[in-house]
Amino acid sequence: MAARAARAGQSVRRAGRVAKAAPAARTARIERRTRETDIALALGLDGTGQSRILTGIGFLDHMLTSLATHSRFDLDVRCKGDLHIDAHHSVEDVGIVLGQALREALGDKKGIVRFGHAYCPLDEALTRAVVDLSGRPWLHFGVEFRARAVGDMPTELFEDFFWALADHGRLNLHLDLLRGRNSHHIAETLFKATARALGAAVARDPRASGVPSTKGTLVR
Ligand SMILES: [Mn+2]
Repeated sequence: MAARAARAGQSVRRAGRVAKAAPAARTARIERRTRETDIALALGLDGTGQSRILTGIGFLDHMLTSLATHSRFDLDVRCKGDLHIDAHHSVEDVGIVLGQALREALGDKKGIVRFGHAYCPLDEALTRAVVDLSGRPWLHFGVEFRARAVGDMPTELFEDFFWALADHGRLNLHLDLLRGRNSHHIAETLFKATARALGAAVARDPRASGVPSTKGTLVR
């Protein structure tokens, strides 16, 4: 009974005292298989930034590890994709499944902050990320790379990844590179700034109880 109430985030009466139970951890686990990719992903929004990432694309692993670290999300990703063709299906599909998991873990979005933004530098590179967990997918990608690829990742696929994330996570994401030269640095600031902005947006607002929207819903 108490366990059920605790899971539901309700007050639990113990020894005559009313204690506020910790709200249920927000998690999602998704498996998605197509003829192009086979993906298993687990996401915990109330985590510590632990991750285990194996996408078959080393540079994407590096970026998703960074995303988990700086959002404090726990993230497990395993992707077996058709890399003999190229990296496109794997990158886009990992973005799709991460977005789906984010949407599922957020549920009805009651009591969250909803908005988040962050600036992240790495040496000469500086990126700004602005997030609204609005339920309305949008990506602004004000980023250009000088190099065609970083490691085993073509740089044009970063925009595809973030579009997939925004589309399936139903979030509004504005990414702007304010300055930068080195493509590895630029990519890393994109993921770190997005991580910090997302971490801020999914945070629970102790003053808010309902859905942070005058419309009354952020789910569609
Ligand atoms: Mn790096």
